[in-house]
Amino acid sequence: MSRIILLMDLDSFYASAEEVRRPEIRGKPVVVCVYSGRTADSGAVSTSNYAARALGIKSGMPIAFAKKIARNHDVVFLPVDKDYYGTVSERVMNILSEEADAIEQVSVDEAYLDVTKRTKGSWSAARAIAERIKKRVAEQELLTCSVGVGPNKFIAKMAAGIRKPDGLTIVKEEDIAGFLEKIPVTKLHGIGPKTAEALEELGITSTPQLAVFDLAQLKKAFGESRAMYLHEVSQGIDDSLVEERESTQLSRMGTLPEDSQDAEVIYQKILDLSADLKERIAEKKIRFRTVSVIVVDTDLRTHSKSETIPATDDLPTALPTAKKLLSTFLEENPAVVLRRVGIRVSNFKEDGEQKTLTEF
Ligand code: TTP
Ligand code: MG
Repeated sequence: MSRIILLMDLDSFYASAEEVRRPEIRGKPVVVCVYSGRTADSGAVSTSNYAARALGIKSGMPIAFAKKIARNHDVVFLPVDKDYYGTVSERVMNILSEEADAIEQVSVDEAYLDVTKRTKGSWSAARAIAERIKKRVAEQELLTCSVGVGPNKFIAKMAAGIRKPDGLTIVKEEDIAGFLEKIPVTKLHGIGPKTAEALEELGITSTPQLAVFDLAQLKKAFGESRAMYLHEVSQGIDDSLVEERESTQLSRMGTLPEDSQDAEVIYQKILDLSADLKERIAEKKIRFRTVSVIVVDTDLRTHSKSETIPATDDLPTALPTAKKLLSTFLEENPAVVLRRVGIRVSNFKEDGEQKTLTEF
């Protein structure tokens, strides 16, 4: 039976996540920025939503340049908030793990799913899974995503990229050649500008050209393994497996009702966050050995304190340790005022039955 692999990628993730929690900016061009802090506008665009992309504002662009483009438009600029995106991402990945035999998360907004077993190799069953994933992500998180479905990871990835946002593209084994034919080598996953340039020097610009190019000559130019990659993916061949990656920590962060140095107020926030974290620990059947308190001060500096305790799956038993870590931090840093606070568990201990966290 041939495999069926899905790739899900959230659309303009950071910017869309901001639109979800700020209804007042929905529909406007939104740009999420990493401010370097040197001057008011130094730094780069992390991502922009599709309305901002239509104006020409893209990932990696200097903020000052993006602001120039935005001058005559109502564009919203926001700083990155990775903790928030991480929490949203974790919930989306949770949906995906329920829909897959195996899941490999490759970035904050992207994962491969092997659905071969549960679909028994049926492409229509795979389509139904892809549609259900899109529906669940839309209903639960108000986010759209693009999904590619193919007989391997490479084709699934290419298929997901071909129609965005809110795409669903299926490329079956027999459609591979026709699908790749139209894609220039510069757009193939894993081929960067340097490789593209080297290929062009060999006279290769289209994927079919690469597919039939002399392998020995390719090896001379790129070395054994890189040449094999190029040779294989240009024919749509990719035997790599969807490999579960174990998460190594779970955490919850939140903003305090107001900036504070008051241990009671801050600890209350940790308690609130713990309720949610406790549920996740139970769902994932985790035993952890390290508990940490993370704080972000009013200058947006992050600090943390950790302690290792006897392995437990019961977060409440670790809360006195968290409380002590917080008090110690506040005593050691009397001048620091806190804006955000979080609790993290890590150093997971495997028990016999539960090998990885994504294995349910
Ligand atoms: P991507 O999935 O590459 O981009 P995206 O989700 O914003 O847009 P698309 O609809 O094309 O998928 O990356 C996911 C997130 O990673 C993105 O929302 C922000 C972050 N990121 C950066 O911080 N810097 C970058 O250069 C890129 C490409 C992404
Ligand atoms: Mg994305």
